[in-house]
Amino acid sequence: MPDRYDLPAGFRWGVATAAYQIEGAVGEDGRGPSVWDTFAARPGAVRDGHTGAVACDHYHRYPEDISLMKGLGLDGYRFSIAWPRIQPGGSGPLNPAGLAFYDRLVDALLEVGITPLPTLFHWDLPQALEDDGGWLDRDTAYRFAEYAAVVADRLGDRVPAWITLNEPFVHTVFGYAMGVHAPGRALMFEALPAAHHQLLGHGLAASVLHERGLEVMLSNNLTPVQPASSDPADVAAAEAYDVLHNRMFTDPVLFGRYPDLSALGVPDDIYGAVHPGDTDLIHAPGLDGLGVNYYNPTRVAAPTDPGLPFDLVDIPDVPRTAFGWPVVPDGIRQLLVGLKELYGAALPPVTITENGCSVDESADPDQPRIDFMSAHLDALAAAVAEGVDIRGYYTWSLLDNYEWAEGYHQRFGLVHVDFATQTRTPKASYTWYRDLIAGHRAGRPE
Ligand code: IFM
Repeated sequence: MPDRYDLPAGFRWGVATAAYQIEGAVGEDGRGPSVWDTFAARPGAVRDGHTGAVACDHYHRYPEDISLMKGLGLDGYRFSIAWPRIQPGGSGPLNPAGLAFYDRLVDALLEVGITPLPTLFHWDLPQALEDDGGWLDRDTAYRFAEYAAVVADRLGDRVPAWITLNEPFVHTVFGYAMGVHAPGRALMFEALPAAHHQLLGHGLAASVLHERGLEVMLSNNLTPVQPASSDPADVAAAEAYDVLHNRMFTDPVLFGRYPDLSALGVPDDIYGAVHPGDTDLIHAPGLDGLGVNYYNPTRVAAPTDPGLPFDLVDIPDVPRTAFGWPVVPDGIRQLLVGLKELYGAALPPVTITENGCSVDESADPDQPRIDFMSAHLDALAAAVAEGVDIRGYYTWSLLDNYEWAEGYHQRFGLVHVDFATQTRTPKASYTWYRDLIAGHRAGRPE
């Protein structure tokens, strides 16, 4: 059986973070409000009323965080750029201090030999755009492309590859369909125009980036879907869920068309959001790499609630993370092999842009995270052995950080953060990852 040391030579090792989850400094240097500032302030929206106002104070402490990355021996660092720092009002005037922050960050990374891999949108939409309809409004896609141009013009001389969006599925479903994330809209399937407008924004931004000679990726949170039984009703429900979670966000980009949405009861034009020519705008720029964020598979049964085309059910008899998520390392292999089978030549090289788990603070010596990462990397090596072109692995996350509606309760970091003092303490998984990276580069550990 192949293992993690069999991952190809030149495989890129990294860590991933996102602006609102680590930066803090939400009111500093001209940053405008984002939908997450608004949502987190809403009573009851986030566990214990936590907000990202301070988070890991990375805005001030980024030199220390880059030293931690250097200690890991990373090839790359995936972070996100806060649109409200660049355009506090979501469009129009630029904020020089915001651009200057990312300039400093990029330069400091390059100084220690780490390639920056920025994501342009990781859920912190400027509140001013939300006030005009957010991603439900087609215009937001065009504003996104303008913002992409500004940032690429400033950083593109030093940053070769860019991720447009992070997990448009999660942003659409949690933020616009269920209301458990910002902006807190609960529109159920009528949220799906927000998905289309994000994908349109991706396509328009991808053109802008390509015109500047830059590489483009898109990071989707993908899940292998298993029917709860071989009963045709469970199988049909699993297919419907696969369309919603996976194919709706990948088919338009790789195939240039949406999958059949009829099992979801959604019209082909997604309630009038899809205009003639839109799928070309999404597909034609092409994708240089697909970012895959993998956490767990999803088990699906026939609906018990007639208003939904599926039921999500527990996966029995598997370990769980501190968050309660099922741990199924082979799911990453199944997912990647499935992508290769479905998309064939249309599938660009894959980078794992997130994978990791939350572990209780009391776990000593952070063994569940080491077990999680090592099993997933072995499964990744198995996918490579089955012919999937996988170029890198960015673990989620460098630091314990703000886990959205869970506030500071879920700890995903290789580095422990004491949120009262901002003291960073590397965990056992940090040392393990550092040694793995060095061992892989050397061929195999001694
Ligand atoms: O923290 C999130 C991240 O922002 C997006 N992907 C999943 C992570 C863990 O929930």
